[in-house]
Amino acid sequence: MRPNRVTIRRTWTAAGLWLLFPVLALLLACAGCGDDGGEAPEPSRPAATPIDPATTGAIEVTVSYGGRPEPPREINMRSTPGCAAAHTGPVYEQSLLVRDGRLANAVVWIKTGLEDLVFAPPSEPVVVDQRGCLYSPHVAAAMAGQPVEFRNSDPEAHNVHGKPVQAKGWNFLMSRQGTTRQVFVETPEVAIPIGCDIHPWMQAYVAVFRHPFFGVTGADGTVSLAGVPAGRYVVAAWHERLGTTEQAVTLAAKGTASLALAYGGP
Ligand SMILES: [Cu+2]
Repeated sequence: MRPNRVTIRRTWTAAGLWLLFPVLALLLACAGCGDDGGEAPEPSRPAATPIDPATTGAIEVTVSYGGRPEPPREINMRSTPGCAAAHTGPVYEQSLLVRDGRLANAVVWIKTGLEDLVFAPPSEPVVVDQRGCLYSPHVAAAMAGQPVEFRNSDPEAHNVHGKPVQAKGWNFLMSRQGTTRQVFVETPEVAIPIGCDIHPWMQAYVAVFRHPFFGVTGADGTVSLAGVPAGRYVVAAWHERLGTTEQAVTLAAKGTASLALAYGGP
């Protein structure tokens, strides 16, 4: 079993403690959340099961939405002029992005079929930027033990409040533009809500997996899972408002399997 924990590594030390005071109350309101944990060592990496590339194939997944389309909801940033000033036009939230029936921001992953294999997480971080008082991307995915790097590209202060169910939560302040901070989630979870208590419209999700076969759909609603060993799998999709859907698929060595996952519709 993996340890049920989250570690955080500071990669840029913010100066100017006086900047903390306007948001201190918000941080204190987070009873039971993890603190910054100090300088945590990067978790040790397990030895991966060797996979012969000659036996792998790809699973091409398309995620569609057949329900009623709804107009995008505009985000009101007028309460924070510094955030509003970062945008020249209206800003829309991303909780249900559909184009030509294809669903964006859906996490796709192999749910079952890989239990006998061990995978080592990459050391390259998955980056979640805070820019214009929005998270970019809105939905991210990482392997357990892979660094998830939060950046603050704004002159505004943000706090990064992660609320996993399977692991301990975290809540830290990023008060200065240009700061980065890494979080290591050791326990898989689909998907961990991330929020900023200073700007309540800021919402993101980070899905965490014990293997590398996952992706997040873009505007075209597709994810390609490459380098997958031949086998029988259940492939699942998760969406923040539509929940989870799944389907079985069989992948032959060097083969390509296509899978259509659908939400809603008549
Ligand atoms: Cu914020």
